Amino acid sequence: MHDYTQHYIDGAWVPGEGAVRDVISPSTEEAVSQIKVATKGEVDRAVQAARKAFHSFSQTSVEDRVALLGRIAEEYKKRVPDFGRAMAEEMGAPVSFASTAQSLAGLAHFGITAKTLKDFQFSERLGNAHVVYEPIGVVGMITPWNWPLNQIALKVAPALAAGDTMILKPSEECPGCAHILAEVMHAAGVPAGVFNLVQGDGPTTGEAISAHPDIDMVSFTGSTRAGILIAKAAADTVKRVHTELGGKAANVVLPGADLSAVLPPTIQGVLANSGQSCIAPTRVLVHKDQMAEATQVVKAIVESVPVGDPLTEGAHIGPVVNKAQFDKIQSLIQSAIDEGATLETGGTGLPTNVNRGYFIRPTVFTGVTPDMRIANEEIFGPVATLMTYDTLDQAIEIANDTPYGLSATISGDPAEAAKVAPRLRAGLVTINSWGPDSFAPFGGYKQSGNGREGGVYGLKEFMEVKTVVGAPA
Ligand code: TXE
Repeated sequence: MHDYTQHYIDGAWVPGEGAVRDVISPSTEEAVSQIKVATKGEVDRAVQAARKAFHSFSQTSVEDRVALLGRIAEEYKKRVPDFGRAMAEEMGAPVSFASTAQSLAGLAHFGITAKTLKDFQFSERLGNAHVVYEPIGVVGMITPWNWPLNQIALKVAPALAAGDTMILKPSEECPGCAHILAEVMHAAGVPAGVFNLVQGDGPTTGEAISAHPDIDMVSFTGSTRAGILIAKAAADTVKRVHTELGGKAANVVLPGADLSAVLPPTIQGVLANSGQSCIAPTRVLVHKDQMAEATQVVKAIVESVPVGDPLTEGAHIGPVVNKAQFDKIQSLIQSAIDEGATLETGGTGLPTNVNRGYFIRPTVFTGVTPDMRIANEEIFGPVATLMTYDTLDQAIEIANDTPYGLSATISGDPAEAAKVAPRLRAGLVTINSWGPDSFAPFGGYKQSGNGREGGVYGLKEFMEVKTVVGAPA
């Protein structure tokens, strides 16, 4: 049992005062670690430490901050096996995937941000004005469990680069990575108060951060439900609210596409991390003439993915994070059956090789129509839903017919796909692949959030812009 009951405030570990909360392993259904839910008072202490540290940290040179990001990356690399184990135990990502894709995605943000900072133009001349980028101040960060380290790094790296100070509250489902990251920060010599970690839940700790009058910005990744609550709690203090929320990505398979070539890399996005990615392209839109072939290809890909113990090395997928997610996915699968979709493989219940835990059978549905529940709600499990279209215009209409707009995928000839990309209402369009590019902006249209993370856009998100009129050129 790992003890994460301490918070990291003002450069030191302090025992938590709040309620104890167990973290349950999704593969064994047993407690693997413990946190204490930070109280409003503890959040307040972290904010005071961050505010105090801001005075000097905001004045540090670019060179110093580039060097700091480099030291963090070095310390981070040493802890990759620990990060991998924490993720495998707490949220069920298989250890091989957790210590490569998951951990290395987080690491990359420190390197990319250091490079971006080195090249960044902190001032520009517009008209007669001098425009200057400055750190925004104290940033509250609230993060989820599905890419638990990557989503933290996407916020911490640019905030440090900008000269901000911060309070991180990671997901109560997956606190281990954040605890280890705080140790990394300490070992790298991040000055006291610049990075603070409070463990806790949404309604207590998250709410205290969102509403805090001395926090200048809250940056959130998680559900649209929680994003709305955070924005409301933050409204009275008019702080900047950055949100990266849910998605319901379509995979527009272009008419005549070579299915066995283009589907494997995009269907991977439905299966990887047990489908727990906000950009998972689960709504697979296929021309009616190719539906029979697409069904065979997708079924073969999905059936080839084994499900198994996250603590065992290998290319299998693990469970989903918790019972609530398991129940939600079971209910969505059942709803598709009840509403008349055709179950091609998978279905409800546990895979045959496991007898406990929150494992989902990799599932494929055909005959899914846009009105079905499964076509509208974020699944967050390894479930592909195939839908037919007659014309490309119709496919684009179906792809856009969602309140979300985080990402969309196009499978087919890249030149043809590039012509379709501008017609998709989403912040990220991937062609014959499913992941973002860490140098480029990442964020949603519509109810998938606002603002952007990654590279120079992510850096600017954590800055204020000042216009000085009348200064000499
Ligand atoms: O996430 P929550 P949940 C989607 C996905 C999933 C669903 C539910 O569809 O099935 O959300 O996941 C904090 N004030 N995504 O309920 O609640 C919480 O403590 C302040 C998409 O587990 O959004 C945690 O740190 N904070 C997604 C964080 O929000 C609050 C990633 C995420 O938890 C809060 C995860 C409140 N009132 C789920 N309530 C993505 N965009 O990648 C909760 N939190």
